[in-house]
Order: sequence, then C-alpha cells, then structure tokens
Amino acid sequence: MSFKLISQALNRNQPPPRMWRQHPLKDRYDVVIIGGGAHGLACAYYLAKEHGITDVAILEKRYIGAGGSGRNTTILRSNYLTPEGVRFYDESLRLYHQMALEFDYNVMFSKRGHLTLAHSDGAVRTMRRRAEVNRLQGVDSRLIWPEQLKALCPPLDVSENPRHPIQAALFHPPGGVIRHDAVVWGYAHHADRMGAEIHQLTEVSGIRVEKGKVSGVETNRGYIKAGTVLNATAGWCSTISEMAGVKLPVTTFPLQACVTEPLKPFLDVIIVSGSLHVYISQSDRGELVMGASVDPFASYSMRGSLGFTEGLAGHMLELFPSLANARLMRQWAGLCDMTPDYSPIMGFTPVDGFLVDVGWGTYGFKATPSSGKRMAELIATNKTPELIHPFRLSRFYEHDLVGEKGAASVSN
Ligand code: PYC
Repeated sequence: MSFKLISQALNRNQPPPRMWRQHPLKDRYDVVIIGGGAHGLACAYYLAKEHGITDVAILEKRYIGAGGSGRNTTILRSNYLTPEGVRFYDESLRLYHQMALEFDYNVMFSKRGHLTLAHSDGAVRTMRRRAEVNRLQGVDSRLIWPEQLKALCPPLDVSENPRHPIQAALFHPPGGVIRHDAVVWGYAHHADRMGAEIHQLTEVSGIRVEKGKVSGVETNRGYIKAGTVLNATAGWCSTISEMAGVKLPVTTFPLQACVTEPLKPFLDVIIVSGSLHVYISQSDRGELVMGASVDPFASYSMRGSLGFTEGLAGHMLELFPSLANARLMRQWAGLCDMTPDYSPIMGFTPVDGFLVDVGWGTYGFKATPSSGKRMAELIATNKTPELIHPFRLSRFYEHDLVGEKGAASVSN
C-alpha cells in the first residue's frame, strides 16, 4: 500500500480532496466542450497542460463517463487496417502506456496481447494484410498458427471440431485492457486541477450560430457564450451537430456487452473473433468481459436483448467449451455512432468555431488520449494536426475515405 493511501486512511480529520470540484456555471468560456466522456475530458486536460488554455467548461448531461466511456469493454490496440488508422491508434496506445506515470495514479493498464482469430481463407488474407500494414508502421503484429495460439491460450479450442475451426490469428502483443472509469476520473481530476470546470447534469439544448460562426450554447442551466464549441459526444453526436446546422454522415446503433460472475484467472490474453462476432477478456476481478457486434438495426435503445445473450453464449462455447457452466452476472448496451467508412470524424465543420470529435463507432475508447491531445492542438493552433487530417469531415465530399471496416473486431 502506498504511503499516500496509508496517511489518508489514518488521518480521519482530513478527508481526501475531491477528484474534481463543483463550480458555479459562468455565462461565458473560451471553450465549451459538450460531452463529459473520456474524449471531452482528455481534450480539456491537454488544452490546459500543453497549451495553457484553462477557461474551459465541460458540459455533461448526466454524470461523467455515463456514456460510451463507461460502457465499453476496455480493449486497447493499434492493429488497424489503414496506415492512417494504425498511426493514430498507435499514438493513443503509447499515451495509454504512460498514463499511470503521467497521472501518478493507478489506471490498471494491463498489457496482455490481443488475438484476432481467422476462421476462413478470406479472414486469413485480411489478417496477413493487417500484419503487413502494422509492421510497416512499426507496430508489433503478426500472423500465428493454431499450435502457437494454443500455447498462448490453452483453453481455446483450436481443434477441427467447431463449426468454424480456427485457421490462424493476428497476434498483437502490445494490446491490453485498462480500467475505464479510472481513465475518466484521471482526466477529470487533472483537467480540474489545471483550471477546467466540469459541469455535470448540464444538458445542451441548442447551439447559437451568428453569421456562420458559433456564439454559444443553450443549456438547461442557461445560455453560455463561447468562441469555440467542441461536440465530443457519442450516441447523440448527430443530434448535437444538427443544433449547429451541421449534418453528419452518422447512424447510431446499440452495442451490447456482458460480464460473468468472477472466475479463477485462466485467460491472460484478449480473444476476438470477427467471424463469430465475439470478444472476450478476463478482468482483474476474474469476470469475463464479453461483447458482440453492434445490433443489426439503428436505435437509441440501451436495453439488453435475449438474442444477443443467446448468440454470444453459442459462439463463446465454440471457442471455449469449458465455459459451459459460467453464469452471466450483468448485461448492458452502449451507443455507437457509425460512419460509412468506420473511421471517426475529427476537426472543423462548415460552422466557424464549431468542431467535432465524433463518429467513433466501436473504436472510441481506444482513441481517447490521442483524440484529446490532437483536438486540443487543433483548438489551440487553429490548424489540423497531420495525424488527424485523414479524419476530417470534408473527406466525405472529397472521395477520400479511410476504410477501416476490415479492422473492426466485430462488425455486421
Ligand atoms: O475494435 O477492439 C475493438 C472493439 C472491441 C469491442 C468493440 N470494439
């Protein structure tokens, strides 16, 4: 136990300071960030830390981390399909690796290796291509065969018995998992300490635009003037953007996930099967954290469905027959804003001062540090950083898409 914890535990008269404070809402800020998820908080953190911009309000309609940041399955990786994607997520993964040191706080990052299974000749070809693209960008990623897979993950059924036998896998050693609420709280704490204000239960109901430039946001707590407004929401990113008159090529789908009761540790890698539409890792508490692809219909519903549970159980048993008696403990859903090319949208919009960090589909959590860092740079310099230039909104009108569907862990 750290000396800091012991001293806080024994010093009963002095409760530990709050991770972030409450402030009266001002009627103007230099920057308003809509969405108190990990992305919005990370952007506020980097604005303060790297650019000295601290007159910033983060507006969150519920509590911080209530959306995708608290609902994802915490998988981190950078083994994408396009060079643009690999470079971007690799920066993010490197920032995640440094996060505990940077925050002086245990974010429970666990580097454990990420394995994407291939069950068909076509899938093996895609994994081979991803491995090549990854390696050309300096990312550790390689094709491995069933015997090597068995050595890395003994409980996995690599025999010819399943309906879809495993032919190979893409092995990405730097992949890992992290405690997602610790990431949210770490960014919130440090952004707060450097001067940004976090306003929970503050819902944006309108965005004012005057002569093509954003001038402020309407909220359930009154009007706030701002020269820069960043939409860093997930689930409602198209609704929020439409308040500023900006249409986004985004369709929103639910994605369901679940955990089992805690089991004795037996799985120290992350296993993903794009063909079977499932992924699984074991948390530090022993729970198996599992998810599927997005639901096959667009919706804002966050209810669990029996169809998901049944499909997931069947596919999990094909991979891990020994899980036959594992019991499910919780099931939930989050919302994924899917773009036509499965890549995010970051940067300027036709409305001056209204910026977006949206359209993350099923990739948002992995991107948090880099999206925060690069959006902060864009706000501070008014220039698009090279790393995120491929993800600009105008790519959809310029026929310059970044097709990343082939790197989705799972996709419909
Ligand atoms: O892309 O690694 C991924 C992922 C995992 C869960 C949802 N997406």
